[in-house]
Amino acid sequence: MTKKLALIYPSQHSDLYQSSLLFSPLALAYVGAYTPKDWVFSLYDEYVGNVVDPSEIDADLVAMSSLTPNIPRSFYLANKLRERGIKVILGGAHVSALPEEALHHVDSVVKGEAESVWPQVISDFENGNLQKIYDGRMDQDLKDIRLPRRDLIHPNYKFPSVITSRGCPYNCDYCYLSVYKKNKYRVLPVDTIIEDMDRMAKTTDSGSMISFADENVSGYSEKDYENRIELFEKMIKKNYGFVWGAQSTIDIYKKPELLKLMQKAGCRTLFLGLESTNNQSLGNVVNKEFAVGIDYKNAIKTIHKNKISVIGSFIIGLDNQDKNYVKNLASQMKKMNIEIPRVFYLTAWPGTKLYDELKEKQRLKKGWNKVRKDIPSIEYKHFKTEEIVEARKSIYANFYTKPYIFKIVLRWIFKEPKLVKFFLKMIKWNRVKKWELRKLQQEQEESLRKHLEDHFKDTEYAYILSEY
Ligand code: B12
Ligand code: SF4
Repeated sequence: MTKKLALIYPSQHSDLYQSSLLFSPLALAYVGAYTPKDWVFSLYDEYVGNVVDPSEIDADLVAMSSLTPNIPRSFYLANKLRERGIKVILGGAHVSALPEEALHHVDSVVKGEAESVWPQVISDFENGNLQKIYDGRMDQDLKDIRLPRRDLIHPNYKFPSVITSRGCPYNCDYCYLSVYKKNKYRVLPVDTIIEDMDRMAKTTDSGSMISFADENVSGYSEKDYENRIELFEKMIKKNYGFVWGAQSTIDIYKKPELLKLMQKAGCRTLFLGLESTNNQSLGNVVNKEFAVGIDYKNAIKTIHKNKISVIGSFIIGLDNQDKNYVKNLASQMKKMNIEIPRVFYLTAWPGTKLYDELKEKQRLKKGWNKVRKDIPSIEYKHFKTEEIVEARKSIYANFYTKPYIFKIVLRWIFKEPKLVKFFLKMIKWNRVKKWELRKLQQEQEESLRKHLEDHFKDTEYAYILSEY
């Protein structure tokens, strides 16, 4: 008999308002690819789709993918579904760090990557023998990985994603990846990626932006380097109409040949986790040794020379960043010539070294729903909460001055006019809409909180919204 699997991305905060800027997630598309053919799917994505009504879900089994700030919502949905006798399985970054917590609300937890364990999960479910915790390996070779089920990605996402590698061998203290002991950088087979891109290109307008979901597109070893060269050469031959952006470590500037090929293959922007303008301190503060000593301005100059723009991501709220540092951040970023700044509050993801340290010092605020990089969720050494919120707003305001916008437009208008369009869209979003939309988001959160309170009158509600 046909069995029904409902796939859910629960979201505490709807992101529909910014759906034109969102990258599509791939987690459940991979889960779908490893589900036997006699199962049928339904897909619910609260990031960009309707709010899920758990009483209306028609399924034998529910698989949810969740991030830390959406955990209260995930547990709420799971409780409601289980009241109806539906088995619920939860995977993703948060539950990989804290599986035991989730077992209060779901039948099973999948830690790490789905591929190595999902067929076993399904077979155990079919035999009525679901285990509590499945350990999805993070060092699993990807040579036989299946193509993601792209039909299981919500159509409201405007930026399709693709993944060409997984993992990162570094161990930065604040990064959620440090939760996984066996986290290893692995590339997907080039021909598999090309097959996936061929399919994607068919449904993507020429000139559209694609996102690479890799932690680091450039790789680490000589072998990775050769693999990346092979991938980008094949992409160039294919001459796909789309352009793309990817995450990389800053040391990519040491590989100009790779940058050149990436540009030819369609890369137009690199998202770099620069974190601090004083990178000398990164080694001591957050264990980001590989960035220490790199002259960011010079590195970005090499990236620009290869006609690739830079989204620079920075953390504010590190203990060694006083008010003066934050005040000067915008001008420091401008000196580096980055095109788009992303500024995030220092956030303690569960399972990380940073989390353990701050918990010990009682510097964590309560409530998983607040643990996201755009909401302050810890006690900062040099800032009160309202102060750091204001500081972040002024960094964006001080960055996007008219002369600087003009400078960037001038940099790209003749080299890559399409980038200018993308850039102006980002500015508009950052400068105007975001603060308005934050209000909208807060209203949504309020109504959800009320909804949760109505349904969890007892201690359970207190537990999911306030326990650390
Ligand atoms: C695309 C993306 C998004 C998209 C879509 C998110 C979504 N619906 O999943 C958007 C842009 C909306 C987004 C938003 C946010 N994101 Co995001 N995002 C990513 C990104 C870049 C790629 C995700 C992806 O598809 N990866 C590829 C797939 C194959 O890997 P995967 O997602 O890890 O899934 C595998 C396993 O985790 C596991 N798995 C996952 N779910 C499930 C479920 C089941 C049932 C099973 C069996 C297995 C399983 O199996 C999968 C296949 O191997 C990741 C970084 C990354 N490289 O992964 C960050 C990431 C997931 N995001 C993150 C964060 C923090 C956020 C935000 C909270 C940012 C913020 N403001 O602070 C917001 C949340 C907004 C909200 N509404 O609450 C963190 C999560 C950390 C955490 N502890 O929660 C990540 C890891 C980035 C980072 N390093 O900080 N994000
Ligand atoms: S280099 Fe980036 S992905 Fe790797 S551990 Fe550090 S922050 Fe995480």
